[in-house]
Amino acid sequence: MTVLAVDLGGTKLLVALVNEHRVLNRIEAPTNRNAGPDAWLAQIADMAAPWSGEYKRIGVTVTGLVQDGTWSALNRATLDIPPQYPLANRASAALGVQPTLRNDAQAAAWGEHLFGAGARRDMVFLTISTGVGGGIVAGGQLLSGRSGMAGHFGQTLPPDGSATRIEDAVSGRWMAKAARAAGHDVDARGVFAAAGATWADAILDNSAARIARLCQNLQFVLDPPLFVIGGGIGLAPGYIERIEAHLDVPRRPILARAALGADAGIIGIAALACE
Ligand code: BMX
Repeated sequence: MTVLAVDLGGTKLLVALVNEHRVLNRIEAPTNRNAGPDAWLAQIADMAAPWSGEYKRIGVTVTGLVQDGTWSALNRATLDIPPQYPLANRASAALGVQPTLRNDAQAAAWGEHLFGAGARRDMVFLTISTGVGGGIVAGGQLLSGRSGMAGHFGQTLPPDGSATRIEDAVSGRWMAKAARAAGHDVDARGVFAAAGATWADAILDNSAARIARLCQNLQFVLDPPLFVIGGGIGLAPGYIERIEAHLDVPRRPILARAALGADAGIIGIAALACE
């Protein structure tokens, strides 16, 4: 069944037609961070207008906490969403159909489980991008938890106490901030481009070491067969290798690159919309 699948993250907005693991058509735009949810939904409706009549269901996956049809930011620096925004009602009004809603990293975890590196195994998904998100597939089920929070690893305290939440000491936003502090006015892409320079390697290794420690902790808590790493930072050249270099526990976490790349979220939410 063809689904209109939407992935609204802190950096980009992706609208696509998806049928199982196949992305039939797609449109991408940078997230206009100051516009707000009503404007983002109107933009999605405009982007999807040419495909009217070509899909049966709608799935919308978003950065932030999705709970009982409402949408809130856990970290407003990742994307500033007003508390308890009525996403289900407003998305239905904007798109004409009641969409299936899910957090972006949880949806991506499901996509990678069904059609990607997870290969239908239990797994933990970690996306390192504007923030740090995650999803958990255990016993063949995608976990939500009591309030939709399951997998929000970016909100956990980094083991080295370097920030109040790990994503503020790991993500693309942090890399840009660390680069400026080192005298280089570049974004995360610029840090990766400077890999090999001492200042850039220090930023990349600090980020990767914190993710490695997070994976080690999660291995002792969940003991998953596999960690699937995604996100613009997670899939950037050399980043997974840097995580690997910092893993030193006897029963090391096994890491794999997200096979579906940036499409994991839309493929996952499309599958959830068909359930
Ligand atoms: C934050 C949180 C998560 C999200 C993760 C990755 C907000 C707005 N988002 O931890 O819900 O999954 O960032 O977000 O609090 P992304 O935009 O980098 O995909």
